[in-house]
Amino acid sequence: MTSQTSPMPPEPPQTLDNPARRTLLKGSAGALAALGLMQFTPVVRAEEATLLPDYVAWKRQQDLIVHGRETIETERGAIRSGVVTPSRTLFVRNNLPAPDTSITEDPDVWEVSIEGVNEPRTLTLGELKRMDVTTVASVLQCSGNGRAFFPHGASGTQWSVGAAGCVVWTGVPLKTVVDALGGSVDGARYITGTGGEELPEGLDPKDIMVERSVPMEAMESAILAWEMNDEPLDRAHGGPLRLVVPGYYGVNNVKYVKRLAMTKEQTEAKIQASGYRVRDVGVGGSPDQPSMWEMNVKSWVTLPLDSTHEGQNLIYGVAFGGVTAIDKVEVSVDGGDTWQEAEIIGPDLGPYAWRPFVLKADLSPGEHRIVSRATDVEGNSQPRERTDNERGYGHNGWEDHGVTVTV
Ligand SMILES: Nc1nc2c(c(=O)[nH]1)N[C@H]1C(S)=C(S)[C@@H](COP(=O)(O)O)O[C@H]1N2
Ligand SMILES: [Mo]
Repeated sequence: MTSQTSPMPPEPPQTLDNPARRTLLKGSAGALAALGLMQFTPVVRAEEATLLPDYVAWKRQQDLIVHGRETIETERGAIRSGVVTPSRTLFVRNNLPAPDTSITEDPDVWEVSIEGVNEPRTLTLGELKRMDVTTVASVLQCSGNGRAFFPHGASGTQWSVGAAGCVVWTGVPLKTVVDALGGSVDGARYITGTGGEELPEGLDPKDIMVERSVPMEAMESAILAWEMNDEPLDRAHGGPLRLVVPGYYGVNNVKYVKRLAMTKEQTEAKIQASGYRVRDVGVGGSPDQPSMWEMNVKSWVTLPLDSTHEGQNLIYGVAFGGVTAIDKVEVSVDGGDTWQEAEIIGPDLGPYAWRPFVLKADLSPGEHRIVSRATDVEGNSQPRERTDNERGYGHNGWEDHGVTVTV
């Protein structure tokens, strides 16, 4: 721990990296200068000027980076010490255009076909809501989060750290549904979920449909969710009904789920067979390569971002371990030469949720490379380096995920 050498600001300086507030900062320059909060360089990127598309117009523009209509990233600084990511701040990623508003107009009539069970049948969301209810907090993270840090220029959205959030889901345990229908058929090894988007004509459905298989062991934690953060699930995030597989990468959390099958084999849909497969740079995807299922241990700093004041700072971040709870987080303000253990803060929402952390650190004038390194309860730690792979998946190297802060 370090001692306090300068007065604390009344608030964490999270407004500094918030583009929409920069105008406001100018207006109160005098007051902020007095707090030592004025040494920042405004960086205006092209994306920041892009407006949110209509289907997510309800989200908070200043918290989001619009890469494209179907790829919207959360600003690193929007998370701060957040335990649960507000829906209006959460990233969005669609492989196909999001369905129109009619999909959530009468949610309870939505139908999902349950197959690969001994008594297969179609259930409405209204029926699911009467079977049982549970909640689970889990990190929703795109497989390509951190892709922007790969030097080989991996194709796909250039996500930094913001294709992730921690969400509270409400729904029925999948196991309850499967048990009510006589249990899964003998030999079933996978849970296969199919997205309910309408597919464009003239293309092979296998090439475009969102259908994913996850190992049967996910049955213990998977839920069919109709609420996100205590509100009916919006269509942007898979409403009226979504398969949630806690601790698994985003793609496995199938939105608008219309079919759930307990299957002997993985789906042959392209998104499973060759997509979301980890392989060396330059190699094509194939079913024998590892699939993006369970998430690896990861963390990143959320504050400060690019500049801060001299003296005591609160360094914030978030850490999670996929299906495994977080044990500790270390932070370095000298690029990884020396480390200090951060304090994990906030309520523990279970193993799949992320844990905000904070470290009090004395920062002297100059440049500081601030990095964080999480370790889960099984002893897995973030590596220093990324593991290069063709599509830039699963990056959890601590070195690339740090921030360079000027005091
Ligand atoms: N039906 C369907 N489910 C889907 C997708 C999709 O395009 N269609 N995208 C997947 C991917 S790649 C990710 S990262 C997450 C994103 O979830 P979000 O948009 O709610 O943030 O949804 C997953 N589930
Ligand atoms: Mo994703």
